[in-house]
Amino acid sequence: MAGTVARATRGRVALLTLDNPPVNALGAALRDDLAAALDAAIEDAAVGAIVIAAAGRTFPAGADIREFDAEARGIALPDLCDRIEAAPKPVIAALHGTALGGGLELALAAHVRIALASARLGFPEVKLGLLPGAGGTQRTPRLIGAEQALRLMISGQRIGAAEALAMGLIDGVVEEGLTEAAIALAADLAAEGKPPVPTRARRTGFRDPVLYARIIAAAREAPRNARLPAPDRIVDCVEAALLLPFDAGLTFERTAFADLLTSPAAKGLRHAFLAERLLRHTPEAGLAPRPVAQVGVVGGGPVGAGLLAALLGAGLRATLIEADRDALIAGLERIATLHEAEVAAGRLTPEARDADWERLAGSVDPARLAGAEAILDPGEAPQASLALADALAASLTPGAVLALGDPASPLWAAAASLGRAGDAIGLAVTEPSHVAPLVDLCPAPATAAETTATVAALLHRVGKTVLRSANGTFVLESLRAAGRRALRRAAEAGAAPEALEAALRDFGFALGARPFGALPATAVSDTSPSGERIAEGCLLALIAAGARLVAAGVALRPSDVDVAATLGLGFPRWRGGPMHMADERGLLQVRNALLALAAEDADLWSPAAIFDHLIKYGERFRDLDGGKSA
Ligand code: HSC
Repeated sequence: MAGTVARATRGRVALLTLDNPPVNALGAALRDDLAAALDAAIEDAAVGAIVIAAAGRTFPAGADIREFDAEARGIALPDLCDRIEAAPKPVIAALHGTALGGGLELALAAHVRIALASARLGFPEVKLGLLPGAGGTQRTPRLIGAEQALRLMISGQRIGAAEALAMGLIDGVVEEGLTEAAIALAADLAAEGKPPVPTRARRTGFRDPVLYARIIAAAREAPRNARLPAPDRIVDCVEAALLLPFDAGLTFERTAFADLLTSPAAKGLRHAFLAERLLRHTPEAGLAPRPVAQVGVVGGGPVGAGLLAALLGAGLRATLIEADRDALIAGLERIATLHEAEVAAGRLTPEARDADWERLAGSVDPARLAGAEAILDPGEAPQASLALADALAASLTPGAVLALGDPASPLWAAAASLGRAGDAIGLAVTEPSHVAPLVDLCPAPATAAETTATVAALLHRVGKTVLRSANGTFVLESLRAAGRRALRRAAEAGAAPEALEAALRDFGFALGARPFGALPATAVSDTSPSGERIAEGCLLALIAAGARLVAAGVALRPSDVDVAATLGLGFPRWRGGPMHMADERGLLQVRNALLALAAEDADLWSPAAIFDHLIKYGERFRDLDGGKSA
């Protein structure tokens, strides 16, 4: 074992196994170790062919994203790929898990690729504001042509091994025994003794240059968000693959990658990616959650019904509790409507819908919740909450947890009087709750850590991103309130609702979900603030609120505020989030801008003392993220 790469010999085959958990990201150490292992295998006269495989859950899922903001170290990934391709002995890549980005590029530089049937392949770089920068834009079209290459790189979507095989991206698929299959193939190639064909010499994808050029022209015309430069650069690079000699194409790609890497959009998207990963680092992260198979939901309003649809979709059994028969029927109808829409959109099969429905029960008797390991009450049905509070002793069985959307719910007191305050936790769900990604969890002072871990695990299971607020305040709701108030100030200064909406849209907000609620009415005025001023006021309000939440320990870290904004308020992901934007602008400048506005509304815009502290020590908000954010 040379650090992160284990070497073994099987007959005339050298097996190089990458081992850099959790996702075998291609960091400097792994790249250097692989280069050294490759050189040794090439020099070893007893080796006739080389297999590159990966230990753990996946073939490399890409370059190490955290390195993009650090000084370059070790052999560069494009150079490592070139070295693999130039090997005089056949190199076989054995793919499993998620072979993504730089991981897939590494595989494309090998001479043969086989994959486990369950493997997923893709180029997610575009979601980070980047393009495949280790030869991917040049090698991929040589194998599969412009159309498929552009589809993969511009959509960023993953494909399965069978599809990759059908389009010629890989050469074989096995149901099981991947490493053995790769070794057997390598042994055959070693016995044949033929020199390998490098991907750079392949021309399959260039068979019809006229069609290729037409596809490029059409891709250039396709409508896109002008603020995201990566797709256009991807089109340029795929065009260059046909027009330029291979090495010149690589240089072209490298320049485009370097340009994008430092673009504000890529920095914002990178920050957003890492911020979402950091969210799981909570005080209760290591605790084992209690098992939950049966869930109760109080109230079948839009939020409750959506939650039920999501819970059923994750295979859980669920019971809807309502105050009366009519409300119960209305709630069940809501779930049915959501299901039908999913079936119509092809996201749910009729069979899966029927299976979901089998696991659903409904009742007006809260005692029917006995046996549920978790009860969720978003707070939409006060009468039903009241009835449950009266019957809580029978309904909240030992070990069950209670997640409450309404801070004033009678269930808090009922739980406490049963000596069960440790089992209750605050919950704020974003709408539409069956698909909206974010849920905000806020433990009360008495909430047991195990309760937080249990509800978080349940929500993860239904595919939610869980934001962990603290100290009795919800991060998301506080931000929403700040944004709403900033819009009200703009309306008072004469901005019409259309102007408010246009300002938010121009800034990049996704407005479908009305991030700040209904727009305020406009005061009579001869003047109106400009769109830029409206957006700036709103951004600064979010920054000021975020800083206060961080200072008060409500947000565990500044990057949590950014996730709340991007996933919960439709704040443009490519801007990273308000705290990231504050860092990028410089905190002194932001503080001064806040001070200037604070005269108008001190509660909204005055900068918390944390600004002065960070400025004094030359730090930024990201320095409080725990060293892992970009
Ligand atoms: C890329 O590859 C660029 C290349 O084209 C060119 C480079 C050329 C450079 C040239 C220079 C001259 N890096 O998501 P999870 C961590 S761009 C670092 O919770 P899951 C993650 O932070 C990259 N870390 O797991 C977390 O760490 P923690 C293209 C990465 O099972 C842990 O792994 N690739 C990382 O839900 C678990 O992550 C991508 O964009 C990375 N690349 O999903 C793929 N990927 O535990 C990004 C993950 O300490 N990754 N981590 O918090 C994913 O989509 C998902 O993580 C997976 C796993 C689907 C891989």
